[in-house]
Amino acid sequence: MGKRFDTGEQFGVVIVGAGPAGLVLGNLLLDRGVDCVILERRGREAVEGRARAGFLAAHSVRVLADNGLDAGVRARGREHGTCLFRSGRGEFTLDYGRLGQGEVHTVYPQQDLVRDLVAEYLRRGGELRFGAEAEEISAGRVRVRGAADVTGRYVAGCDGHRGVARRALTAQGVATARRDHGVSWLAVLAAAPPSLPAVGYALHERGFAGHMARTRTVTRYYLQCPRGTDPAEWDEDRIWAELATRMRTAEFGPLTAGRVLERAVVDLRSDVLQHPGAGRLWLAGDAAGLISPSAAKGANLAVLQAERLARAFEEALAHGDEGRLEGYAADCLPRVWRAHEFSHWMSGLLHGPSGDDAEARYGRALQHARLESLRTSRAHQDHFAENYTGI
Ligand code: RFL
Repeated sequence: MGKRFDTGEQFGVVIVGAGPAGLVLGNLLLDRGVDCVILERRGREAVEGRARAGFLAAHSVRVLADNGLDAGVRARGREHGTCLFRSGRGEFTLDYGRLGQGEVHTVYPQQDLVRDLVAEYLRRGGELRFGAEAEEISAGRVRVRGAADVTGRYVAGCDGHRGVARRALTAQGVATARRDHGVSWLAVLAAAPPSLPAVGYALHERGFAGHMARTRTVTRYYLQCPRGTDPAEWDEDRIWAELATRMRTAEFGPLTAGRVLERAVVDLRSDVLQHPGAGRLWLAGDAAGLISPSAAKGANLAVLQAERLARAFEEALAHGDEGRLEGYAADCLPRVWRAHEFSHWMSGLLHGPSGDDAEARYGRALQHARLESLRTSRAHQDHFAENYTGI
């Protein structure tokens, strides 16, 4: 296939990383006739087997649908419009799909989405090199470990939070804004059907516990744990016993237990690059910023940014007009910050301080006041729904 835009380089865009950001970007670029290549450090099986996110916002589903990438989501995704909160003062359900803008989530495991996006990208004739690790990026040139350099008019850094793209940009002096939320979660993936009809958030003196459906047979659970926890300290019995305590099963009914497939500790941290690109290098997804998983926004921001970046690259390559690329930060950052603000608020809602000193008592009382406001105020519920589902 001839190139639609001849840039004098090997590719119009070299994409580093085959996660949701890189794969959405690659598919959209192919659709717009931009020649690109995706370089992915790991093998196909590892990329397609990595379980992480599961909640797609309505905006993400629209981007997928508008670009012919939603066959799997439509066939196997399930709409989810309620969440419930439990605490020592009882339980309530928020029917957020009927609040705010009336939008819902679609539950679809990230690894299934990645598998769909890889298949579609290859079907569209895209080039994807697995086992190709970028070691350094400079001036449109990507040095690949053990292979020849790859060059592009532009490089899209979609290589996640610890990737080389981010390093290249910060080395150019781009600043970051950062917050450590000071808490960690044991993230558990269990071969167990969901126990609740909704997302469940449990506030407990022993720490937060969460329940999130993934498929009919797999559920994700979260347990707040001390920083530095070794996941090996948590065997299956301990996990299910602690979940039962914090989710107050004695009061609200049992959880359906099952084999633990994966357990990992995630430190809740957020940061945002103040400018997600410059010159020939532009970033999307976790590479451009990390958002704590408390409000399930990470993969959704990745999709949003990939879509914006695809349009900007097309315009730059088709017309030599970099206006949209220059405007990419201004276009994305306000929404990114809205998501961070909500995630931060969620984190404050879910995590109360432990201990029995005056500060801890104050913190826990605030936590309950927040929950009470959400339980009783329709205005607050609408605001919650808009931010919870929106991006
Ligand atoms: P990814 O998915 O990390 O993909 C980056 C890819 O780049 C590759 N790579 C390289 N390739 C070549 N050369 C190099 N030097 C490379 N370095 C890295 C990696 O191998 C990888 O394949 O980033 P991307 O595309 O930006 O996507 C971001 C999302 O994965 C992430 O934000 C979400 O998973 C966050 N997240 C959630 N987001 C949601 O929207 N909804 C959720 O329900 C949700 N749940 C979660 C989550 C993240 C979690 N963890 C593990 C932090 C639940 C958890 C437990």
